[in-house]
Amino acid sequence: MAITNGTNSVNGETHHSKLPADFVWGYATASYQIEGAHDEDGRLPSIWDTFSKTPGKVEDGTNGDVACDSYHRTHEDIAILKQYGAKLYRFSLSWPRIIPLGGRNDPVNQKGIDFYSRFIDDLLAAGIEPFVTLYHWDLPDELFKRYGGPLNKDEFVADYANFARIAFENFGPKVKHWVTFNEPWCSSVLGFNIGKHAPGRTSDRKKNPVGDGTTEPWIVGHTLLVAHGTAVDIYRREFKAAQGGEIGITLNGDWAEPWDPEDPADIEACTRKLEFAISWFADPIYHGKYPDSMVKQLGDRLPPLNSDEVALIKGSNDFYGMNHYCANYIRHREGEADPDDTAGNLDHLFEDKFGNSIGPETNCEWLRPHPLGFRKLLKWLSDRYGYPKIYVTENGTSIKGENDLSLDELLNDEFRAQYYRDYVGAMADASAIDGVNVKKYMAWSLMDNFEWSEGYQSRFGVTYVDYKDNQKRIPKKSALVIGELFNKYISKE
Ligand code: GBH
Repeated sequence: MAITNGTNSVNGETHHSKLPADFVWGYATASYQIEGAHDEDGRLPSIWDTFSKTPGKVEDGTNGDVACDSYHRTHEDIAILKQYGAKLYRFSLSWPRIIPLGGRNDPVNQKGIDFYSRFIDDLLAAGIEPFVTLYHWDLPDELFKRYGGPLNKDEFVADYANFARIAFENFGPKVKHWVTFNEPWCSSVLGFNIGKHAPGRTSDRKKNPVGDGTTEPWIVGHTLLVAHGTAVDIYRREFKAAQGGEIGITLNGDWAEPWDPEDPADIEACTRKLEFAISWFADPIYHGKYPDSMVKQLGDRLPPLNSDEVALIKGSNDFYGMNHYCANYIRHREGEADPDDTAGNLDHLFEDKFGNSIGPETNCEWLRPHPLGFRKLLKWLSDRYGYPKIYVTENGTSIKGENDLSLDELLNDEFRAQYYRDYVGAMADASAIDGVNVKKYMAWSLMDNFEWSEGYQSRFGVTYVDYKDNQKRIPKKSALVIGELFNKYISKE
């Protein structure tokens, strides 16, 4: 049986892999990337406000002060979701809008609560289910200043638990899908080792006078795992019975192919790369312990999980939230790992030993599409974690040079449309052929938005946002294509 991207041939006839009839799809965004209104109605700065306003941290010198102005345009955003046929919208809550100073003894901002309550009501009225991320990187700045944010486990966990409880109390009657953390790997490694994301701590003294990339990312990862487990425990004990929703964490993870397919050390390095990127969090959640490869490389720099923590964390996912974009060739490194290494003592490459490219270039240095890797990773996760229910919480691409195109060219985003054809097809194969239990899919992103340290240079939206003309939104071709794809793949019976 020949298999490529959602089409398979059985007895000479072509079939499309089907997604189950109850499959639901939609779009994803995050608060700091779209909301703007950074100082309105009581909101105070997050670590991203501070970081993006520090010269040199964001490539084009921009920030999220206005972004897509979604704080003032919820009706427009809901209208495009509806127009596209989406039934699901993943967005995140801005913690510093809800508790401006962030802490458990700090005041709650009723205007922040009201904003999200209205938005959730309006989504539901439009027939769109809210899928809410509690934390997509915009930590109240005050909590970082007060005690180092996630560097201080006890304080952070207590403050996050308070924030989560306020969210469940206020929005839980209407929200049935919760994500505790978006990509804790990024918060830990990009925020506390590479220094590319807020708060920008690193061992690299050219980037920051403070930070220790050999220890801090592992401390932060530990804190986020415990905070996740604590929020899930609160939800299950205090809210789940009455509210009937589900909760899990979203992990990023891109696929790995060996640089030299004949070299066992490269094949092993691929597994190690997935363990350092994904299993760091997923193994404690599904198996109650860190991967052996990490314990071996990091020793006591990886803070152990005590038995109370294991009890909180193990079994804490109602679903596996999967963010997935691309793949790399992986080449093992010889010798001892550098103390600042977070990848598993290996290199990420775009070409293999024979000069084959993993995929075409995009506008992001790190992103080269490789759709078959999506199917393979869905299978890898399923095998390792016992075929959990998987929700794809992000998937998408930028396009090389998109920002410099004319409006007409920009709206005709065939590269992105093809990305979705290939990736959604690969997911349908994983579901229909490999038995992967994937049930929801949210494309990144509903609209172009603030792309963190790349600023507004890279666009990920299926909707064009004109930052020079009043944040006007215009659908791109890919928005139409995604709707057609799911129409084709989702089984009608
Ligand atoms: C997602 O992360 C984010 O959740 C979302 O907010 C964002 O807009 C979207 O991607 C598009 O970027 O070369 O060392 O800097 C995706 C996972 C993992 C992708 C880290 C970028 C960069 C590694 N990210 N990766 S590095």
